[in-house]
Amino acid sequence: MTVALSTHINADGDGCGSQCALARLLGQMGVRAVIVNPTPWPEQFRWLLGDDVVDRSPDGAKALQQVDRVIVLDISCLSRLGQLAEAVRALPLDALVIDHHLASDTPPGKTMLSCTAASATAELVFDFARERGLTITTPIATALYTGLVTDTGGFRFGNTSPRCLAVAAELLTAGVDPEQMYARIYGSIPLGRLRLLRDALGTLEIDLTNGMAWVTIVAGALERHGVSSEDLDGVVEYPRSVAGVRLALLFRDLGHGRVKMSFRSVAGVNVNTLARAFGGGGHARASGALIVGSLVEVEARVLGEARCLLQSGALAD
Ligand SMILES: [Mn+2]
Repeated sequence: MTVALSTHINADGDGCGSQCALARLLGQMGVRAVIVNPTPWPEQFRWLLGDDVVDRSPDGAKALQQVDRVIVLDISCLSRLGQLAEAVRALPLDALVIDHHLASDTPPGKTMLSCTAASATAELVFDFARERGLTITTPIATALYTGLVTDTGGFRFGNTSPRCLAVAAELLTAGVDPEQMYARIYGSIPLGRLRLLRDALGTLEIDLTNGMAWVTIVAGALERHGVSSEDLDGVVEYPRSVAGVRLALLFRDLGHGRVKMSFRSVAGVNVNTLARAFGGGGHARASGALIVGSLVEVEARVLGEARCLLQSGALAD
């Protein structure tokens, strides 16, 4: 039996960590698992892979036709599978979904192992290991810890639950070295990433009346600095960190009439509602959307809608 594991476009630490951990756990059960993602494996998490984890993402949808089952991780909406969405939707056997995002109208599969109380999908993969009586080896613990630490912003965000820290404690017992993890995840960034951040902060705008702050990534910025979209991770935390800001936005001009949005908020403001108004979604404090239009148009529309929703109390939670 061969299973394909897939996660969202531009896989993050939780997607990659959950995949590597689950691939190794399935191996203990005699199930061969291969990774098939819609976008290339991020360089930042290259070290998570090993000889025992096969990445068949370059084969795209074709690789999905050669497996018995597909498991989709860290996704609640089919469209997050990008170029693999159609292949997954057309599978003869429904995909199994393991996820912690808020439900969407178009899930990637009907069989959902979904828990929005989980800090990360990695926490649910940990539960799977425990329920099956599987061994949390050091490589598995390292992969799961990567998911927990990145999805909680280093155990600082609101999803840092007692349960999340209890799982993290077990992972340390299983051999995770937190200092080495910090060095790998946050202490090994390419210089281009810092230059990109410098440019982004140069665009900072603030509307303190409404408690909003936003930054813009202009078209071609990633290419100019020789970095990829994973290097945008955390940029939107800077506008969110300003005193008095309740809603932070990141506009990324993709350069062909589309703008990718990231929304972040503080306690009391639900940005999932805002993202859904533009066809996106995510979590209450972190969500996103892909919007058609020029940067100027999208900025005007989104900022207008955000002000309107904030003032009417529609984003309260
Ligand atoms: Mn996640």
